[in-house]
Amino acid sequence: PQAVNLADYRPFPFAIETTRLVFDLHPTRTRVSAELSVRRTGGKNEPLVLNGERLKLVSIAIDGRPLAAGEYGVDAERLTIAEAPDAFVLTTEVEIDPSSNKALMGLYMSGGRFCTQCEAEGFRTITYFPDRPDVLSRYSVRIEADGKFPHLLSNGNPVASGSLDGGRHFAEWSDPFPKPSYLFALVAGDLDVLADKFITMSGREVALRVFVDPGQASRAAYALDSLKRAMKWDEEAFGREYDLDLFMIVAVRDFNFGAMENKGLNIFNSSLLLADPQTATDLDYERIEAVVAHEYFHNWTGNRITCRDWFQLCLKEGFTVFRDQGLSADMRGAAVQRIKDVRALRARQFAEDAGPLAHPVRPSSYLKIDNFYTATIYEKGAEIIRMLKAILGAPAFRKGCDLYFQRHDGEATTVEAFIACFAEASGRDLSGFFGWYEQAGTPSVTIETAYDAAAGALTLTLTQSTSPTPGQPDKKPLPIPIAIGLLAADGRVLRDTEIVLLDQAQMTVRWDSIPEPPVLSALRGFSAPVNLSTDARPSDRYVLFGSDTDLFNRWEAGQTLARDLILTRAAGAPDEVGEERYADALGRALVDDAAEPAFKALLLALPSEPDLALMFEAADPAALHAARDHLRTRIAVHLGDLLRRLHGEMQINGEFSSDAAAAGRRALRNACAEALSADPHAENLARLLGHFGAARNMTDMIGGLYPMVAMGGVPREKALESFHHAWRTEPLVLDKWFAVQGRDPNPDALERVIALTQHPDFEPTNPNRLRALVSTFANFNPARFHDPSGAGYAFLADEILKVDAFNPMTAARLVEPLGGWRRYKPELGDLMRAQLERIVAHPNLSKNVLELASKALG
Ligand code: HT7
Ligand code: ZN
Repeated sequence: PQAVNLADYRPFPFAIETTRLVFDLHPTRTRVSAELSVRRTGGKNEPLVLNGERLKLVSIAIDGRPLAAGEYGVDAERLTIAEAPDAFVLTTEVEIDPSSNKALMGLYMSGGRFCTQCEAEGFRTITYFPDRPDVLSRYSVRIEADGKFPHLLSNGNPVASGSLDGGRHFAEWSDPFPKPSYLFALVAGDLDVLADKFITMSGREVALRVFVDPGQASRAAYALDSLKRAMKWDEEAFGREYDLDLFMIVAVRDFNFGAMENKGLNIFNSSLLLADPQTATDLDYERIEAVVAHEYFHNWTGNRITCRDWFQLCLKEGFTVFRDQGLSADMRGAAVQRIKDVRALRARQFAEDAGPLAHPVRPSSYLKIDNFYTATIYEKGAEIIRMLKAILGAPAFRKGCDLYFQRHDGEATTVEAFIACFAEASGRDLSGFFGWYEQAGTPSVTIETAYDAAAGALTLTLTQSTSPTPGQPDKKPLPIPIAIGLLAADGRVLRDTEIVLLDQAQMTVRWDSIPEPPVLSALRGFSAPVNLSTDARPSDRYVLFGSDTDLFNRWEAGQTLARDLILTRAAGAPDEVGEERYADALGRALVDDAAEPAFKALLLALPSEPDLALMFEAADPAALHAARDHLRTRIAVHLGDLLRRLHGEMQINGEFSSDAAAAGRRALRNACAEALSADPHAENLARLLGHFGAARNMTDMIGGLYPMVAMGGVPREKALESFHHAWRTEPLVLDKWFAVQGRDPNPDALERVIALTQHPDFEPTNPNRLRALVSTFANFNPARFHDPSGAGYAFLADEILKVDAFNPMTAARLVEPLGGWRRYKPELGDLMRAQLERIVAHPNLSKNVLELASKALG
């Protein structure tokens, strides 16, 4: 297959000024007619080449005149008119079959409703069109369907609707904003609607509508409230106002991703929209708030200003993640949110950057763009914007944003144009900063300290380096903002936070007037996406763990202490005294009245096994699992009384509230339950049974279910059976039932997971269900996935091949856990590689899986 290269970008040689689409909907035979007003903008001899895949062409005409066979050409991927006039109307009619579309790209059926997913290249399976983000057109849409599909929705404003013969009806929509084809959307079906309104900062009224499966409207209330909060936040934080009179969201059960920002008609995976206390956890609420905001924020960062080509994907995704993280920080507390964001960044993006799938935030080549919706583009893309703000300061950063919105509104643009706005607004040279977009890999930063007591001076020597990544053997230094403060040995503040910009391979900084030996608190708030090592001693880390005013670094110190204890034990040199000291310090942190429960819950969670595996050259997941479990048990025994007391105190007896404070109490209570399960004596077992049995909301229930599953034996069987019995008709809750079994740490977990793929409730064509079981197992159950027999890897490869036959995008997303094969001990790494080889050798593999599996082989 042919790669697409950034260097080959050429503007499309025609403008499509207006696009009129008529859909005659039918589950197996939908007719789409498209009327495009085309004007030549490029060279005289340029042919008109339109993308189109899996389309049955019924008719084609220019200015009403049907084309003869020799006047156009069609192959499996495009329609070509070699000699096109300079200005004309092209009309095509095609037939498509939505019901057979299990790839869930383009027009497909979910739960008996029609819906679309066009980003990145799905529109070409609906009609012939230049399906690329730099061709912006004004759309008008007519939808005709049977009365069984009462709601007929598309982008923009509704302009007409009415009845037709034979029980059919129609609706017409017009979108005044020119948009690329990837933002087109259509939904048709029987839906309930929750309605509200929002008054914008200039006083305009916007109608808000959330469409869900019949009977589910009450579960959309939190999403609707989140939407209003997001609209207000964007006005206040970025001066961005909504532009249409109507904003719609639709929830669908079958969706490849989280959600999609189609203009005026966002489409959501129902798992990220529907919530009530009985069926959704606090994590679901948190995600709904963030994703509703994310998709809404795309209206400016993505829709009003879009990408010139798909290499610029981070332009909209990185910036929009940065914006949704800002909202979450304001709604839920900056430190707790930052810790969660960094945990996710390290788990997914650092792992990606350290393996064969490493790529720059702005890649320069791809086979299938669907494979580049990665943690690097999204999360590292957001970190880059965060660093930009740290380097420029908030006022200059905001000036740069304002300039970008004003200068590029209505355009499809590039990362260069974006950065130029900040350089201009701040008067700074940002040419070196661009390296963050072009260079893959996580930089390693070291800081060495030398304190001169006589002079009262501290000298910091900072160095940076980045290991080679595929295709990039040599790395250059990047500008890295490092937020640093100093503490005294008793925890007093010696020096407030200052940003040191490390923009060379090595530099030194001297700070005077430091009256006593300081403890360094570096990379506060995780000011840059780097791996930091310092010459800190464990005693320094205990100072930070107990007293750092920067809560991120307080948490980080605890994690580093725990990580080092686990790694030394896994390496066969346990530090019993250190483990005791750590448990003591953790106990002190847990009784600190000034700290919030949500923060304490994070302190209590030990570094995850996948994160620990990243620290190894030749990781042994079984040894890591055992060493981590040992520290868990140590904590559970040492702090048993305190954990039981906190578990009791954090119980909320009144009415359920989804706010951050109540969620924090539930998180701490669940963390205590999880911790106590490592010491399963009769008293703890009774407490855990009580926790699960008395749970009145899904957060408590899942918090109780996992420890029961981890216990194995009768408690596991009983808990799973009663949970399934209670929730067998609720798809979103059943996903949790599968996911909790994916994480089962017992030795028979793999066998059980394989058996679960035959369970009548396992639906492989539904990405949520598939991910709940298969992806949870492969990503979050390392001790069982890395079974020494290789059976875990063979299971994953089997699933990838099965799914690839009908949904390549979702299949490709399952390849990643095998990609880390070089990081594991050779006995395991070889077995992982063998499965990748088996996948690559499979006939009829999709481009999606082929690209990732062959890159993973390196
Ligand atoms: N911009 C959206 C990306 C997306 C997507 C990409 C490929 C295939 C299916 C998809 N569904 C949504 C989501 C977002 O980042 O907001
Ligand atoms: Zn996005």
